[in-house]
This record gives sequence, structure tokens and C-alpha cells, in this order.
Amino acid sequence: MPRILAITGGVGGAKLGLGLAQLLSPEELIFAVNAGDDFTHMGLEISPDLDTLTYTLADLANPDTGWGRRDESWEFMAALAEMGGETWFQLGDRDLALHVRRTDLLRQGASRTEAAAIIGRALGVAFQLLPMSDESVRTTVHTDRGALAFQHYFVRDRCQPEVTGFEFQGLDAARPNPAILSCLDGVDGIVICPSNPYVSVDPMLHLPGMRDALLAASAPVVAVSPIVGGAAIKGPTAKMMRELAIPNTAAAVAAHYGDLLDGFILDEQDKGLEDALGVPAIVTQTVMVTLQDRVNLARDVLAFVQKLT
Ligand code: FO1
Repeated sequence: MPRILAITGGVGGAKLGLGLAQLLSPEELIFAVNAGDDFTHMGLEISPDLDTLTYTLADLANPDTGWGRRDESWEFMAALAEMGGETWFQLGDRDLALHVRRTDLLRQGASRTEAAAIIGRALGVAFQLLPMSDESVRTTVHTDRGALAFQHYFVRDRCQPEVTGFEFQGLDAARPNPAILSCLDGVDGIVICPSNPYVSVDPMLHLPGMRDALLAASAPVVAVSPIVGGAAIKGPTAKMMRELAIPNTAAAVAAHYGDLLDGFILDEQDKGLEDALGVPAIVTQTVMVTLQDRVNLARDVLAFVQKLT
């Protein structure tokens, strides 16, 4: 089977990540994970996209929300509320342990990558989950209500503010995770999962040297469109595009990735678009409801990568 680097962030990306993980071994599949959503909350270092992928691969994820754990209890949040603490960001009791553990590891001098490996292993995930960078990069969302930290925009304000742009704080002092760069020569394919291009993939692509490294890689780069029939399956992607006066179409997502792409994967609802993209494209079911949907899409993606090689 081919060796794949999967670039992912958020719930949508983790769905395809799970599909790929059913077909490939930990030696064949490595994850590069968005860390622009990370933030410090009540003294805790929180890394939502890494946690979503970890829980998903560990089969611990809350199936309804896609983030946090299932079989959760909420004693901590109840007690925090009693004391007038901030409760807009919901932290389940077991999920809280992960954030405390990561914060403690980082405080002891572990890198983000080492902390991710320790936590992933502890939860039974054999795959390498690599934060996009070991330096801190924080996504700021510029809106009609001023500049917002990502989680304030996404969770506290429920994506209501009108987006005017994005900024990735700390970029110039950050560099791509060396473990990601060093795997680029050995992979047979690079898959950009169906994540929000603007806030779940761009932070990684804007890391100094990252885009050039992907362009220089001999492996084909393919992306799965997060936009299906003019709407996002999950999250604010389509709303952001409208607010940025970008057509909320799959074609606009392909154009956003530009010359990085060797291939693009469209949903059946966008059949007919494939010849107008300027990049090789296939049409298949990209909407993932069941585990089998995830596996089927992963299989189509791998076959497409092989065809492009
Ligand atoms: N998303 C929400 O909409 N509400 C929450 O209360 C919330 C809590 C939360 C806790 C831990 C975690 O890892 C993720 C959490 N998320 C929550 C999701 C998170 O904001 C998003 O998954 C990413 O930042 C964007 O994909």
C-alpha cells in the first residue's frame, strides 16, 4: 500500500483520516495536523484539532459533536459554573484530563510533538499525529466585530461575526514540524482532507517553507473538497466564503489551493465541474455518514493517488 501524509484539521478532516486509518498501517499513514485553533484557556494548553483526530482514531470521539469524548461526565463544568468560571468552552471530565496532561507535559519541557505522541500512545493510537509546528501559531479571525481568537469566533460567538480575513499569529517565528518535512521524500501521496481551507489548512500552508516543500515533493498532492453542492458539510466554510465574496463552490476551493494540487476530489453533487477545474479530478461520494463511507472515500483517494503517480 502507498505511504500517505494526510493533512487534516477539524471534524471533517478527521472523518477521512479514520477512513484512511482503516486501510493503511501506522507505517503507511502519517498525519500533519492543524494547530492554528490551539489556545490557552484558564491556563490549559488546548489543541482541538489534534484532540479531535486523536479521539477519532482511538474510537473515543463523541459521535454527535465530532469533538470531545463520548461517555463523558460534566462535574468539572458544573462546579466551574458554580464558581463563576468561563463555561462557553465545554470541557468534559475525561477531556479535561487530556488538557491537563498536555499542559503539564509542555510545562515540563516536552515539545508539542512529544506531548502528542505520549497522549496518542496512552489512548491507544498507533499512528503518528504530528502538530503542524512545534512553535505556537494562533489563528485570528478578523470580523465586523474586530479581531477574534479562533475559539472565540468559532465557539463563543458561534461563527456569527462576519469574517473579513484571517491572520496567523506567530508564523514568522514558526517553522513546519521537521518530522513532517522529513517524511515528504518517502511518501507516495499527500492528501489534504476535507477541512476548512481557510482556518484548518491554510495555517499549515502558510508556515515558512511548507508550501515550497509540498510543491517540491515528488508525491502527488490531492485535496478532497469540503464544499459539496455549494455548502459545507460541517462548520462555517461556506459562510466564510460568502463573507469573503468567494463563490462557495468546490471550484473555488480548488482555485484556493492552486498550483499545489495534482488532483481534486469532488462529490457526486458537483459532477460536471471536474472538467472546468484545470486540475485532474474525480467524482465520488465525499459525504461521509457511516464508517463504510469513510473507508470508501479513502479507497477512492488512494486509487486516485496511484493513478496520478
Ligand atoms: N466546539 C464547540 O462548538 N463547543 C465547545 O464547547 C467545544 C469544546 C471543545 C473542547 C475540546 C476540544 O478539543 C474541542 C472543542 N470544540 C468545541 C471543538 C473545537 O472548537 C473545534 O473542533 C475546532 O477548533 C475547529 O475544528
